[in-house]
Amino acid sequence: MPEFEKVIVETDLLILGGGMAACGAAVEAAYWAKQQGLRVTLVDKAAVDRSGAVAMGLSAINQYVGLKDGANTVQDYVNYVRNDLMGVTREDLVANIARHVDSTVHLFEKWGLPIWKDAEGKYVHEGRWQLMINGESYKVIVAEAAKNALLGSGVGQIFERVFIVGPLMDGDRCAGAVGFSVRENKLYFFIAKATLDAMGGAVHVFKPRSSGEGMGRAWYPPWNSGSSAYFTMKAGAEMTCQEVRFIPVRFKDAYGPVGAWFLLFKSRATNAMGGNYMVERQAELENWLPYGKVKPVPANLRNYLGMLDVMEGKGPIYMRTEEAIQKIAEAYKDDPKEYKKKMKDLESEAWEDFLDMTVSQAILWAGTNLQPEERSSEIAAAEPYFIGSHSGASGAWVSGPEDLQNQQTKGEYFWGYCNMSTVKGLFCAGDASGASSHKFSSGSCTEGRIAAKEAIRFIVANNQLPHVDPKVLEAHAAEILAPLDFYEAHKNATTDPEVNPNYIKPRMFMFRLQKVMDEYAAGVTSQFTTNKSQLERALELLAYLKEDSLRLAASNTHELMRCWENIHRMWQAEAHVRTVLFREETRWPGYYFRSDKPKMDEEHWHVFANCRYDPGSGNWQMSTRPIYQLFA
Ligand code: SFD
Ligand code: AMP
Repeated sequence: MPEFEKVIVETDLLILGGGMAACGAAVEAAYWAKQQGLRVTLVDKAAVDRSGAVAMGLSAINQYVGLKDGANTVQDYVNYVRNDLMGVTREDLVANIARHVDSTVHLFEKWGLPIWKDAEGKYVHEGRWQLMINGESYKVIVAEAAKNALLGSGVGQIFERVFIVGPLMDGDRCAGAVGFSVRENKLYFFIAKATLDAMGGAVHVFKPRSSGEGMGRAWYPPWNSGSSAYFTMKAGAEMTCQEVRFIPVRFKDAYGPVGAWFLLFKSRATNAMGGNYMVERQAELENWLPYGKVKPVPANLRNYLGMLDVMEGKGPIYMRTEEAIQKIAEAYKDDPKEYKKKMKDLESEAWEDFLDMTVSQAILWAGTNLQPEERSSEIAAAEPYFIGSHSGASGAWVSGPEDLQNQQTKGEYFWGYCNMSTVKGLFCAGDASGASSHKFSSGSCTEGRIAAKEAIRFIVANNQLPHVDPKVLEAHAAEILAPLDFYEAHKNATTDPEVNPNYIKPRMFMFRLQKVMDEYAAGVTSQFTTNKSQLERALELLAYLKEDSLRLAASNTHELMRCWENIHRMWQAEAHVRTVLFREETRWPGYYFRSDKPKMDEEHWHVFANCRYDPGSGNWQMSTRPIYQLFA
């Protein structure tokens, strides 16, 4: 095996990831670090310009509260999120983001992001909280601001194409992170006074619907592989809402988002017989009160009503794009010239929605001769994702802001620094932090800003570099590179490098993980349904998989990254299965259904289900935490 250079980087604040939360963190940290004479280091596995969920761009900013125009209040947003998550949310965290998010959106506009405006110069809303954008270059624009802030001020440095494997610890304090370059033979040890985990969510833990020629295609980015959750779990941080996966309904096979169709174009979705499940299955909502009666109907319940149709054989479900477009254009039908122009504009908007955000969906439309103004498109529930920033909630259990606590919540929800996990010096934002859903791109960037400012405050109060024993660094180096060694030692046992009696390649390992999750932990194949016996079997199979993770083999550094990505996914899977097993009820039908506990149990389970991996003993602890309502 080639020699790996060991690079030690000492810094004050270490930002892990280069996505929306990390870029927000970089901008804010640069400002405060300069005042304090501190250094900031950002590390991304990819290139910040096009990394993470916003790589392809987006067509909307999904969180804008509009506080200045008096359109909504922070309380309105908290109510919306609480209802959408069937009552399970940290209101202090949601409110903290909601009260600051508008300023982030105004920064985006200042940095050059085109936000749609109407004739009066007002933002064009997709829905109550969502703004339409020309967002193909959204990520490039935000990345430029982050780079200017860090590099322009002289306080920062950026490492791209460095994959972070896990945490470095100094006793109970996070001391930084270890990783490796995916392009050069270099191992990195980042030693930092505070670390901000913003490495996104997890995709491909479950078997995707896309297979064969479409393999790899998913709604959320396949390169977000659970690194955030792995990092906090391995540091010993308490995790929350690990059962709250997100299953989005998406245009079938290319995963185009549905928000613009439902909200901007006001489209209906109907089954093969033309029936509208949102109308025909209203009565089912009575079984999920009080959340069954809120407006809008929670995302999981919308999913569930559609799934009931599919399970009864009434599929496919169609997004009625042609009907929606015709309905809008109808107002212009008395003037043929205006009508033609309107139809052209609507057609452009329909295509732009996907060209801005999910190019493959536009390609699929083109490839199948589909004109949205003429013909409906199939939609379907996607496989589950782990994402704290959309309508899921999984992530680390973090401290809230001090000023939003009351006597009841202070001890439970606040421990010194906002967005710090239960591990000293380890902060989280975006998909990495849990129980504060519906932050999306703008809220994640805002949370990154909040967390970075607090991390700098932590550094000022704890201004000494943690100590890490050189022997610990050596042990990390050996562990990280083990798959390369293992491959070298055994590669000659077979002629086909994919098949070997001694090792397993990361691709096969991923398939095995996905099969377990799909079949036993309520994936697509099992109609999102599971029970105690299936979950226990999943844990048994995951334990074998964990044993075999020591036999992962990599033929180069790129494959080494694939090995570690799948180890990260495996840990996310285990936390999920344990927590679905722990919560003895069905609270989010449409996300998952526990057939042995088919009802919601407000009396016993109106609580957060938390878990913690103890790095000392290797045991998992499950616990509940109270849900306090801060806003009426
Ligand atoms: O409509 C490592 N999202 C949408 N948000 C909106 O505001 N509007 C929309 O229109 C949205 N839509 C949408 C969205 C996402 C996607 C994929 C599509 C459509 C197709 C959601 C937001 O994008 C999302 O909420 C935020 O981006 C979350 O921010 P953050 O920072 O938590 O995650 P990230 O941006 O993916 O960044 C992660 C970073 O971590 C890096 N990384 N770096 C080093 N080492 C490792 N081991 C790492 N693992 C990951 C990544 O490279 C990246 O830089 S709609 O469909 O909802
Ligand atoms: P999506 O494209 O599904 O990610 O949705 C984008 C935004 O629109 C998110 O804020 C969703 O919560 C919201 N949304 C999507 N569909 C609906 C719907 N049918 N009713 C209300 N809100 C929706």
